[in-house]
Amino acid sequence: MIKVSDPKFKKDASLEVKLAQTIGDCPLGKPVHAFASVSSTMDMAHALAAEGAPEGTLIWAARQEKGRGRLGRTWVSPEGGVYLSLILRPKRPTTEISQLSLVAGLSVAQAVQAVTSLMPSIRWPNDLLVNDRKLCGILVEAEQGSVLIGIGINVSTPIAALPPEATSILAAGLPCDAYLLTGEICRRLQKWYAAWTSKGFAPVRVALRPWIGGFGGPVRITAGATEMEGIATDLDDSGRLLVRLDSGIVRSFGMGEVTLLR
Ligand code: BT5
Repeated sequence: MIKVSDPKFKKDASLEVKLAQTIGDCPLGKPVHAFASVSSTMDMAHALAAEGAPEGTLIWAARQEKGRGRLGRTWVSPEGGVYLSLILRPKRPTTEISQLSLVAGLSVAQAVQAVTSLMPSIRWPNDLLVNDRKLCGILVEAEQGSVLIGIGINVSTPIAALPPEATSILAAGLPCDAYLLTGEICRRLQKWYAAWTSKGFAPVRVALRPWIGGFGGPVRITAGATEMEGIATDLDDSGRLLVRLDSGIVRSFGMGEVTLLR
């Protein structure tokens, strides 16, 4: 396992000061470990969680050498993006942990809007899109009683450095301060994580509705070996996506990839 103390990944005190200023008194985001470059903030988060790091610990990097997505996919992580992981120790049943992807998606979407006025849409279960291109991806992983939330956002990343299906806040024509955005994400996530902890998914589901793209429209959903098309109608009360198939039957999905067919 990777070592946080590896001299290859030298912590950057000036980044930590900037982040601590914008995070202020928000408990999520403390302590902060910031790096100019790491392999993956998720690897750092796993190592810190295994060492007993407290809930709220933030690992932040200006660049990742081996950023990753779900199922072993690559997360392209050049300079200009925000790459962070947060360590949580949720007090809800493990069956509900996957809901944290939507809790985080809602928080990041609201933070992006607050800082830039851009309104991304959420593509269930873990992407933020702008103009149908991916602005942000979210990864939820577990580590011995901890849950690690990984968030990657293309802020001022040059479009040429990103995959063709991606976009950045700058490409949408808006400047954005990566540190301010990080502070706002911590505050929003603090709020929604607290709501989820005390009341479950219900308040998150209500707040998510205006942000989810594709409701009422045709989608293709791929879940493992299953691929189906239908109309995405809603989320159920545990965050599963409801899709009405041509036969009229409504199926719910707990995981999968959604393609919007418009
Ligand atoms: C995700 O996976 O979208 C989760 C990405 C999580 C990244 C963060 S960054 C901080 C933390 N540390 C990490 O190492 N990871 C987390 P998935 O749904 O599997 O989507 C991956 C797919 O998104 C790739 O196969 C590409 O198609 C696309 N992609 C890769 N890099 C991208 C980027 N920078 N922007 C937009 N799309 C990208």
